Amino acid sequence: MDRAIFHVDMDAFYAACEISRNPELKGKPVIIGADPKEGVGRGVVMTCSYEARKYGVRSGMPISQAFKICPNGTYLRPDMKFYMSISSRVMDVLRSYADVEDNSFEREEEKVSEPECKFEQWGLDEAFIDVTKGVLGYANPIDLARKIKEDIFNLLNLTCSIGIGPNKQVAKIASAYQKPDGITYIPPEKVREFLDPLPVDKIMGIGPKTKSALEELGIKTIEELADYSTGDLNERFGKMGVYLSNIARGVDNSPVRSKHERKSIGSEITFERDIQDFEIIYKTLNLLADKLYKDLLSKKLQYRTIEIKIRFEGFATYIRQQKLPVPLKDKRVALEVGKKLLKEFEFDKRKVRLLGFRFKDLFKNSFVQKTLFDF
Ligand code: TTP
Ligand code: MG
Repeated sequence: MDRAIFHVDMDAFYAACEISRNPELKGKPVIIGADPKEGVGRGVVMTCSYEARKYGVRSGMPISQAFKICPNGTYLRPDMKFYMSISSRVMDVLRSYADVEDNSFEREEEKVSEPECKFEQWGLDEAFIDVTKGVLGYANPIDLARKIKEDIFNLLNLTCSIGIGPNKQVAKIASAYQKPDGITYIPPEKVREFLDPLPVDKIMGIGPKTKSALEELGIKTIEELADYSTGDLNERFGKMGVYLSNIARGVDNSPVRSKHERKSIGSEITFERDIQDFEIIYKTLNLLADKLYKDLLSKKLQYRTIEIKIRFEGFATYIRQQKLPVPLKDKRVALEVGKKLLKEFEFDKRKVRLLGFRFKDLFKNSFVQKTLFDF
């Protein structure tokens, strides 16, 4: 069965966030980035509203150049905290539409993870969702895309563009196809027609290096890539060559999967004065463990990997970690492992400046129990 993958990308994201909290800026050229200082400022444009793009302003352009071509624009410094808070609200909406994974056991290395929804965030303003089941409730995938756009607009006054395709690569290319405020739907039978004329670097993963290497073989368009012998691509690029060849032919089976949302819980302390006495270091580890453990309990999580970080005077920093056979929520074990990992540094002549402790590979309690008993 063909999948229905959506790639959602917010329009002029940072600029749109600013406009959403200051409607007077609506319809005006708004540029986010370094201070232009009347044209002598250093630094670059991070993004700009589509009105500013009409003047030729672009992401990555020196801010001084932007000021030259668009002197009447509104120039703002980025407010990352604000953009992150808006981003997480956008992602909540998108996540709510994603299909839920049927079988979370299929991934060997993550046997005890929770069933997850098929949502994958990419950066602050874009995400993939697998809505293969979700679209079944709609006459057309475009109707679902409209619904999602409406939800985001009603909640946050922001527009986005959505690409719909049978795989991530196609969806990603499609979302950029009609920007801003667009929906581009590429049904499976139209994939080749859509991809063929595009330059190869539209494919995620083909950067300038691969692009010029392909050019040497006479490959410029995706069609030329699709027609090239897979065997030869394999010889030249290895596995990557086969992967790219498949993508050019419209085949990309990579799943939409959330990277672990909370990858770890950690804490660190920089000592007011550098410490030589390892008794103090161990006591500090104890304090850090208490803190992490509280956090772990309140979030109903278990850890599988323990990591310590130690920094000496002069800034030399070392990280050591150990993965346990099963996830645990036991503070004593964490502390023992932490101490064991620190032993290596006990007789170091340098004084210690910073100590960090971290629980990694986190899993939900309920799921760990169920799974451990099941196996
Ligand atoms: P993009 O999605 O590439 O750009 P955009 O959302 O501003 O515009 P659109 O998608 O409509 O073309 O990037 C998302 C945000 O990432 C963007 O708002 C600002 C930031 N960004 C930078 O800081 N530097 C950059 O070079 C780029 C491209 C983006
Ligand atoms: Mg964007």
